[in-house]
Amino acid sequence: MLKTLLYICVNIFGVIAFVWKFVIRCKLNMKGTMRYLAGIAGQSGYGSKSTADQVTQDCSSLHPNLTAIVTGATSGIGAETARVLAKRGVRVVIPARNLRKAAQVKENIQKEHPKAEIIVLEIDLSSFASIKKFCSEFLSLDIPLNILINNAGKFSQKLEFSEDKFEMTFATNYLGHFLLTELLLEKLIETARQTGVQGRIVNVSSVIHTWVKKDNFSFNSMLQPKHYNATRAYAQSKLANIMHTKELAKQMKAIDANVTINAVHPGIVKTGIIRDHKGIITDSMFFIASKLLKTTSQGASTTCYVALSSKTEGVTGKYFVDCNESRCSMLANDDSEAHKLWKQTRALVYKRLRVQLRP
Ligand SMILES: NC(=O)c1ccc[n+]([C@@H]2O[C@H](COP(=O)([O-])OP(=O)(O)OC[C@H]3O[C@@H](n4cnc5c(N)ncnc54)[C@H](OP(=O)(O)O)[C@@H]3O)[C@@H](O)[C@H]2O)c1
Ligand SMILES: *[C@@H]1O[C@H](CO)[C@@H](O)[C@H](O)[C@H]1NC(C)=O
Ligand SMILES: *[C@@H]1O[C@H](CO)[C@@H](O)[C@H](O)[C@H]1NC(C)=O
Ligand SMILES: *[C@@H]1O[C@H](CO)[C@@H](O)[C@H](O)[C@H]1NC(C)=O
Ligand SMILES: *[C@@H]1O[C@H](CO)[C@@H](O)[C@H](O)[C@H]1NC(C)=O
Ligand SMILES: *[C@@H]1O[C@H](CO)[C@@H](O)[C@H](O)[C@H]1NC(C)=O
Ligand SMILES: CC(=O)N[C@H]1CO[C@H](CO)[C@@H](O)[C@@H]1O
Repeated sequence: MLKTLLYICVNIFGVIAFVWKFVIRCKLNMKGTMRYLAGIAGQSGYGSKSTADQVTQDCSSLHPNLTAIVTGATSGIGAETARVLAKRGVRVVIPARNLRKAAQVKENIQKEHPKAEIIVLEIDLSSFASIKKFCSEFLSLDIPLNILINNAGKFSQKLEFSEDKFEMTFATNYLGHFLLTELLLEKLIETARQTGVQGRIVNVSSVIHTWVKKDNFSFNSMLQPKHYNATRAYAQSKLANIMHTKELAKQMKAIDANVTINAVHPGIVKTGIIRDHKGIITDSMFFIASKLLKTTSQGASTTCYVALSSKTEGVTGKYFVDCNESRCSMLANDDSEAHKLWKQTRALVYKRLRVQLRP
């Protein structure tokens, strides 16, 4: 009995710590926090409680022949994003390292929507070679590409290195998606030009990017850290995502490409990634904290809103939370840091792969 009570107390303490970490430390103000808990809608008419189904309900203006690539669609937020896009008539390409899981997701979607067109291809986003192979396979299908959702994410507990010898979290969340986006960009621009339908890129980032300080944001130490801290590595990779988003949005504007690029924070959802934070978060704590967490469908809503809604047409280089434009950290807004990061990444990719990227 006493043991159980103690257990509950420890868990309640855990919940408070959890809330403190994610809500208070992420600099949401009191008003914002109340709004989050109550699910009050923002300017878009949607809020933290809106589901992906709800925010895409009005898709009457949707073009009938859209194709999207959704990375990390074998579980969590990505799987839900793929389901909802397919439901709205979008052809969905699922690049996956686990083809069995991807086939299962495809089967589940088609059970619900028999006409849904789902294409599964193999990719390991932590490997440059695998990304290159995926892109050439996809491009050889000769289908259009309207939407790219960079959703896959990794939280590596221990210091591990990718096939290319880069720290695993940074390699997967940032470097891999950088290369993927670069190799598909021409296709996105060309599809937009041919169809007159705006192309859209959505990068799934995280509010945790605000934890990174400028003196701790060094490219070489992100590639090969001397002192590894899993949370820091994850936060840095998510900051790099936003910077890349902003830099690319600027470049697209400069060349008059009809492609928008935005970053989103999905909210805190109990998926594989959160379960990987073992120790801090136990299952029973999740039960207690469930009021603060989003369901997977609520977690996919901001991504789907930015990818499909007519309200986000023409919006580019922005960061969204709860289907509302939001402020990212000062460092994430630093244009010169973003440009530096882009140049460093491009040089690295060229050195390793000898692929000629855009100038
Ligand atoms: N959950 C949250 O509270 C939260 C909060 C803020 C941001 N996010 C972001 O939301 C996104 C989706 O996360 P989630 O919560 O849905 O996590 P999840 O359930 O763990 O899903 C992660 C997905 O990424 C895939 N993936 C990981 N490494 C890969 C690799 N090397 N190659 C190919 N695919 C790989 C996984 O594939 P496998 O099935 O093969 O493992 C899985 O499909 C992530 O970018 C995450 O950072 C999540
Ligand atoms: C939505 O975002 C705008 C711009 O960042 C902000 O001014 C506004 O307060 C937000 N609204 C809600 C309801 O969150
Ligand atoms: C959509 O694709 C189908 C089949 O390829 C084609 O017949 C139809 O004309 C397309 N519709 C539009 C509006 O492009
Ligand atoms: C983020 O967005 C930019 C621009 O869309 C893209 O080039 C980059 O690869 C994305 N980064 C990640 C890691 O998602
Ligand atoms: C860009 O896309 C928008 C939305 O689909 C469309 O209305 C506009 O005509 C396109 N612009 C160009 C220059 O193709
Ligand atoms: C890891 O980094 C996070 C975020 O910067 C910090 O809060 C935490 O204390 C660090 N952990 C260790 C063990 O240094
Ligand atoms: C490269 C760098 O500045 N690393 C620092 C990041 O922050 C940790 C802890 O705050 C320091 O120990 C590192 O030296």
